[in-house]
Amino acid sequence: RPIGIFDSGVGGLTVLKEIEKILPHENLIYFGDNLRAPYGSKSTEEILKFTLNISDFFIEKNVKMLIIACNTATAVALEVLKGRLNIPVIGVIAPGAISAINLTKKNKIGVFSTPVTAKMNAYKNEIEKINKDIEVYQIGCKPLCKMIESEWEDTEENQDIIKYYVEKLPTEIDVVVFGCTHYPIIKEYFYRELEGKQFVNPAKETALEVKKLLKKLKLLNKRDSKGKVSFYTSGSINKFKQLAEKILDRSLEKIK
Ligand code: DGN
Repeated sequence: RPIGIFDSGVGGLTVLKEIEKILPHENLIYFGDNLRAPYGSKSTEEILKFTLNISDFFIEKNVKMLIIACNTATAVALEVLKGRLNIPVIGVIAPGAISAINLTKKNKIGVFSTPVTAKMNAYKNEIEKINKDIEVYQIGCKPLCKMIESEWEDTEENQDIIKYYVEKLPTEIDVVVFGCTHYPIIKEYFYRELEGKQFVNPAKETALEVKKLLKKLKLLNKRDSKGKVSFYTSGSINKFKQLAEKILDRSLEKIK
């Protein structure tokens, strides 16, 4: 049985990429809800409705595990989906939060995310559950997801947008979390403004978590042939293909 992975668009491909690296024998189904992206400034009711919709699609595909490769949808819908589905459901926030906690020496963490994730205090709550002494600065970055979906370009204006959000962070933070799965796609632009900081890409920790759980539940695919990866989008197939090939750095055959 395959593993289901979804995002509002192409951001979750950063998670798929990490999963492919450490679980090459698994069959994966990716769904990008590009038609309805970005989720980051929609109401929580709408986001919940979209995610329930997407989970129905994956249940029909008989997935053995569902990965919410979107921080916004994780913040809004993880608990609901966990209660509703009888397969394991994994979000990206807890794995990213734990990694950030382990890395910070100054107990000051910065998180860039969509406005919804920031407003819901998703990372702050998760981090405080484990360590109340850590200060978490959450910066909601409204335009970024849409700009990445419509192909980010290396221009001075775009770098200034990153600068604008980076300047909202206190300089004392030592760890920065990409709290939106789209942001690792443009990580270099953040690196330029935040030299010397440690970065957390929750996709990596999420992939490790997936592997650990599959092992524990004895759900690992034992075959030694390469797993099959299928892609679905609710939006334009051509646009998805173009962006996805760039992000995954390979050509993709059929996208449905
Ligand atoms: N990639 C999503 C996230 O991690 O929050 C959100 C993108 C969006 O829809 N704005």
